[in-house]
Order: sequence, then C-alpha cells, then structure tokens
Amino acid sequence: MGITQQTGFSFIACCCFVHVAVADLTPETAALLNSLKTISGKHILLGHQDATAYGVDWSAEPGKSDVKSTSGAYPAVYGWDVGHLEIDNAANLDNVSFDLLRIRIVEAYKRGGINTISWHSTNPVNGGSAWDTTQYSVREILPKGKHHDTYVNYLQRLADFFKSLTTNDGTAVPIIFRPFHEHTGSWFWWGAAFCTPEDYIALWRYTADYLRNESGLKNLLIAYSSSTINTEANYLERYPGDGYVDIVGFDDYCMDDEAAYIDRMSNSLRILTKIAKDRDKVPAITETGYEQIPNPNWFTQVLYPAIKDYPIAWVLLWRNAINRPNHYYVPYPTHPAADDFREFHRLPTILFEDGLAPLHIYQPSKP
Ligand code: BMA
Repeated sequence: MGITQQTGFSFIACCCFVHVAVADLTPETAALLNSLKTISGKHILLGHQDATAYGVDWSAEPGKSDVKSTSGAYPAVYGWDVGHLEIDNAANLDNVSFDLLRIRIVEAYKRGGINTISWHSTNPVNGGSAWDTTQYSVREILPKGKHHDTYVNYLQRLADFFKSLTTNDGTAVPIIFRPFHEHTGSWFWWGAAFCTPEDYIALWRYTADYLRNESGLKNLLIAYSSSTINTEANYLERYPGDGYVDIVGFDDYCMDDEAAYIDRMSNSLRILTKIAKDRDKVPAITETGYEQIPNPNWFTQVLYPAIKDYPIAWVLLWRNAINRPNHYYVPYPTHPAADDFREFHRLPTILFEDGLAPLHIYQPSKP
C-alpha cells in the first residue's frame, strides 16, 4: 500500500468518491495535508525544533518557548526527534523524556500547531549512534538481513509511541514523520555512501509499510528530506515513490558566507518546488538556521528574501540547545537579532501559531 493523497480536492469534495488515499488517514490527518497544500503559495509557516521542551537557559517549563518569549507567539510548526526511542523508552538523544515529548506534542496540536518528527536512529547493526557509519548497515536490516529483527523491534517501539499520541478524547494527533533525513550526504548510517539507492528505497518502503499497514497508524504523513539539493536527478535518485511521500523537503544551514547560502537556497528551492508541483507534494524547508545568528538582521534580510518567492509550506529553525551554549538558532529576548525576529513575525507572508490557529487546519474543509 502506501497510496496516500494524490488529489488536490478538498476532503469534502472527494469524500463522495471515497478516495482510497484519504480513507487511509484519519480525518484530521487528511485535513492537515489538504491544508498544507492550500497554505503553500500563500503563507510560509515558521517552525522550531524542540520549541517547547527547552531553550537557552531553561528546560521543561510549562508554556515556555524561546520563539514565544521573543516574538509573543508560539511557532506554527514543532520539530521533535525520537532518536533513542528504539533502544530506551525514557529519553531521546537530547535528553528530552518521551513523556514530556508526548505532552508537548499533544499541547501543540490542541493549540492548532503542526508536529513533525525526525529520527536520529541508533545504528541497528552495532548499537552506535546515527553518525556511526562504520558498517554498511542498511542492507543488513532489510528483510533477510542479519539484523532485520533488531530493526523490526525498533519500528515496533516507534509505532507504540506514535499510537500513544492522542488527546483525552482519543483523537490521534496527526504527525509528519521525517525518517532517514539528509540521506544525500554521507554522515548518517543511511547516507549515500553507505547504501545503494535500491537499498535506501527498500528501507523507506519497509518502514512506511510497517508503520501504516502492519501497525495500522492512520495519523502519519511522511516527509522525504535530503540535504542541499544539487539537481533534480540527484534529489530523485533515492525517492521511494509518490505513494510513500507526502512532503518533500531539504535541510541547509547558513554558515559564514550568507551570499553562498542564498545561492544554495535559491537552487534548492527552485528544484524542490518544481518537483512538488509535478507530483502534488507539499514542499518545505525541513531544517535551517544560522547558529548563534551573528547577523542581527538575518531573518528579514537573508532568510526572508531567500524563501519568500517560493510556495513552501514551512521553514523550520533548528534547536536552542540547553547544554550547548553556542548551539541555538532562534534569538532569546535580549539577543541582538530579537528585534529583527519580531519584525519577521509581523511579515504578512510568515505565519507563527497566532496566524495559523484561526485557519483551523484540522477541520476537513479548511482553510
Ligand atoms: C544535531 C545537533 C545535535 C543533536 C541532533 C539531534 O543537529 O543539534 O546536538 O543531538 O541534531 O537533535
């Protein structure tokens, strides 16, 4: 299976034909996908990784978020990571307990926000980290591979966690799952140098089929996201097929050379938005940012001009680490870039949660 939503019709318009794709998703999840398609081209949603779990100098404080402390509003999109869920049910690789993660995910949903989850998975072959590239692991965890059972166990743990993401009334929270990201680079065990395109695609399909069919999860959309895009052919070389992907994206960070970042963004976005249009997928910048934001006008003068002409649904800034003082991507209130971030929030194209919530994106016929 894996056929998802090949239609641009609204849920209401197509439910009379009982489109197989929409029937496989909960109404809220189908509505989210439809809403993202409607939003792209009109607005760009602002996302932040681990937004309400911790930030610069604080952790697990109810209601707190660096995005909100600085701008007055929560982000529209929340990025989370379930790395270590596969080996330890207590806390993720950045020390966020899975109980807190669950609470923050449900809270975000109830406020009208969107949750996307990446997976810096342990290497199933040797128990090393996501960055352990010492083995040619992907082939070993596919069906018939020596370590397949370990991988199935990983997926079962993920499925159990995803199933636990429900509101009090039992509604499954829609999740955008983004596994095996930045796979066109070679720094994770699933990276380009460590598996063939065929094996990567087989792993992707096995994973999606397991979660959606075997485990019966109907609240998952799936995001495919590479690192910087060079060419359309390179981006699509490991693409698992339209039935296995809902969102297409890429990750790219600004380093010292802002002009080079703008050039890379424009090339990546041109290719990405063409692919999304051709295949009726939602395009998004799944990770970006400028560590420590050394340019106090970066948001309105570098990021905004780089993205504003492209119909992407969201742009997600990476995390404000608590135990790594130099590792943050959103300005805290006294940071030199705070004013500029507030100005970025006021741009009509950019939506934080205060702009998103009124769109009621989880209601079938909205926005
Ligand atoms: C990386 C860094 C790491 C972190 C990982 C997963 O980009 O932020 O510190 O452990 O993402 O969140």
